Amino acid sequence: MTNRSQSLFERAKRSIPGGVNSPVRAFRSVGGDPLFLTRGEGAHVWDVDGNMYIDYVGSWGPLILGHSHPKVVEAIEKQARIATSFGAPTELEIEMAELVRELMPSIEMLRLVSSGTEATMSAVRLARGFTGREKIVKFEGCYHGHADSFLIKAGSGALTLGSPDSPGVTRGTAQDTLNGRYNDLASVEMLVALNPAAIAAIIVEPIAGNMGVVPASEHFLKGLRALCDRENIVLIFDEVMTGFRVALGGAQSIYGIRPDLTTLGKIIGGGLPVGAFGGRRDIMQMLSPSGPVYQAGTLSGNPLAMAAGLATLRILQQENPYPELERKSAMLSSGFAANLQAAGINATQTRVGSMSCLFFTGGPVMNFDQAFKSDTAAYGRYFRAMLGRGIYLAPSQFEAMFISAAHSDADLERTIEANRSAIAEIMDSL
Ligand code: KE4
Repeated sequence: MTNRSQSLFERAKRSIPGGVNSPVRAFRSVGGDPLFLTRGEGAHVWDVDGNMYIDYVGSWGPLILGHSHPKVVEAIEKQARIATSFGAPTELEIEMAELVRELMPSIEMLRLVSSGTEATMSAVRLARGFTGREKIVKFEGCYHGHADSFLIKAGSGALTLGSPDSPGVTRGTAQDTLNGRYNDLASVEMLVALNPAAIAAIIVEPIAGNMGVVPASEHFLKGLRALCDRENIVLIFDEVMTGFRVALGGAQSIYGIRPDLTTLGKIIGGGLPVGAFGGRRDIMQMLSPSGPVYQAGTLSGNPLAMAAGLATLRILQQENPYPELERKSAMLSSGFAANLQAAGINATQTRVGSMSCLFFTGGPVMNFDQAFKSDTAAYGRYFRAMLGRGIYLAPSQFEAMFISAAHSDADLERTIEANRSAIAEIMDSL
């Protein structure tokens, strides 16, 4: 029974476009109306009708410790009583910058902002200012937030100039964004050959989490690193999702690759609005006020968000939940694999640490074209069947499933059983 969610959704749509403040929340790609949530505790959330769910969205990644971790709540409460915001430097921002530098040594200097989009948008502007070049390369299926430069789909053949993916993005902007194919180094070499000395940056999710979860091959990332060294292109790792998620040092620590710039978000805010970008000192020094590249933000480094983010990162550093996250994530994936095999379902699972995806396609899934072959209608039926069994998954085939340190083995066993019976329920339509 979700009557109250339905009435709130009708009311929301009168004041908020689509009734939501971010499109994916609207359940458009899975069918049905969104649930309005009211409480989160550990691995569980409750909707306004009192239904409880095991949560695998986790605010899209930030809540690696689960909802309302006592130490994070305490840090926020304590800071709120002192001050919420000054718009002036605070020691908390230095502590955050120093801790991120300690955990991600490729980051020699850091600038804090208030969202992942601000981080990636600013990192691209900085790379353009540093190199004096105008074009950037991104990859089909990767998402870097909603700044104009990123809302560009590949032109035909993916090697021609981009075209706007959204009204409001100008052709002038689109022409400076080139799209490569993920995990296809040759596609990038071609773009570089077609645009000599014109590319400022290559921005990539080292483990893609926005076309579903698609890990980059080591060959691809090492190839990008070598190509950027050869062509004096700034290599930007967008670790907004993977930073402190897949490892304390992020994806760059797993691959052993040093990007020139890294963008961060989600986990470093512990559930409050934060983004950050950082990297080589010679590049970062170009940022205003130490350099000419302008970038600013009213709430950048906000004390409340710093308190929540520092509490989260310190718990990750001191308690090291990663081995347990790996054990739990492996348990869930193998439980799903057994169910899929028993049912003879044509599906592919991908996973890196505690971020994973169940694609309704035979696979392999190494790039967007292959991910896009997924049966999204089947995913919608699966999503709704799992929701009906108290399991709250990402309302889109092209997102990630997140396990937190708060998920218990009992939660996982319940999820595996729900997966088994949900697949049985939708079997005939697969
Ligand atoms: P935000 O501006 O939403 O904080 O971050 C943008 C962003 C940048 N880079 C990566 C790799 C990201 O995953 C994101 C945001 N991720 C989506 C979920 N896939 C946010 C959810 C939403 O848009 O509501």
